[in-house]
Amino acid sequence: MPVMKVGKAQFRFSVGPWNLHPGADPFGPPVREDFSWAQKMEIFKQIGFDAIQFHDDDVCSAELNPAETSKAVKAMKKQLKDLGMEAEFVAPRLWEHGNTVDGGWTANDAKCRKYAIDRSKRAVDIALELGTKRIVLWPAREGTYIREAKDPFESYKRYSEYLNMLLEYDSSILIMGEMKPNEPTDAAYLPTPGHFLAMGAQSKDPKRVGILIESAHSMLLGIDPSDDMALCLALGKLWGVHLNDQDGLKYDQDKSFGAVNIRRAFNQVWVLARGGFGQKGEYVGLDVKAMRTQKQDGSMKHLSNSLQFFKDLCEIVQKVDGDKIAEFRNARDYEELERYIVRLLMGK
Ligand code: 3MF
Ligand code: MG
Repeated sequence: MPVMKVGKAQFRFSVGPWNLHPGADPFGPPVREDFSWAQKMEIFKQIGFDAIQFHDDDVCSAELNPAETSKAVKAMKKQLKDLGMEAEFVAPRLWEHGNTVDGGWTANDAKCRKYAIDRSKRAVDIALELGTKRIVLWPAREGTYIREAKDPFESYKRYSEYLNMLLEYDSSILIMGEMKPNEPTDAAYLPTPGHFLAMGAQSKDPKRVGILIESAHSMLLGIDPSDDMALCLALGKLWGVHLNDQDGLKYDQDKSFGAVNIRRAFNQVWVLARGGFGQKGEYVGLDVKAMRTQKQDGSMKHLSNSLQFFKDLCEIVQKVDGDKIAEFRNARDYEELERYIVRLLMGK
């Protein structure tokens, strides 16, 4: 899809293969057939995505040896090229393997920490071979279920050693922390983008440590995602987003972007537009899940809906009258400002 220019922003769109799924949840098995890899790519292309987000083992099994891995990565690169798409990032998946039960780099067992490091280096190799320098860290199990389970001082030390190890392993990669306060653990060690940036600032190369904001992860913290995005944009640290929506403080719902709270979604689009997001090739990524009740033939509509809502909101953003907003702010008439915004969202 051609780049969408809105304000100073340049929007291109990405999606992860896990966003199409057969509907299993913690309480029940799959409820629809899974799509094959080829079908997924075709669906993404048809909907209009420009890039794919990968976990290392979305590219190929983590059990392959280096030669087999390299061959598989080359095949994936060719597939992407044939589809006219790019790889946005690679994220080491450190939460499904038997060696990552207790976490990756904060696991108590030294053998498991070594596994996490080797697996992360492999993810970097895959990313570089696919043609992207972006590595996403979603620290799924880098936390605890009970505080006493891990030593926090040791865990923070391991966190910072792990970041330095990655930064040193390749001098071109960019590390994007995708922070989430809880789930699957009860409490994550660095629950917010601010925590991660503070640790990144003390790393060997702070310029290469940035952030991916996921809307629902901010909401789980009680933070408005547009404020989180604006802070990172202001600091030059917003290198990716996972847009979605969330209905209150529950499990991470990954609902379609804008489906719960249009005004909250509008503010995210408005901030991204004003902040010039995408000028350095950053992607507007989705991280959304279809409802469990959806039949297979329509189980991609959450993706097309999210993109549609995003584009509809871009149109509204372009109608925002900056002079009016300045007038209301100057008069400190936020009631009138609210009326203006809500009616704008109602198409009035
Ligand atoms: C969990 C997430 C993750 C990450 C993904 C890429 C499985 O809440 O958001 O999705 O987005 O691992 O970093
Ligand atoms: Mg995500």
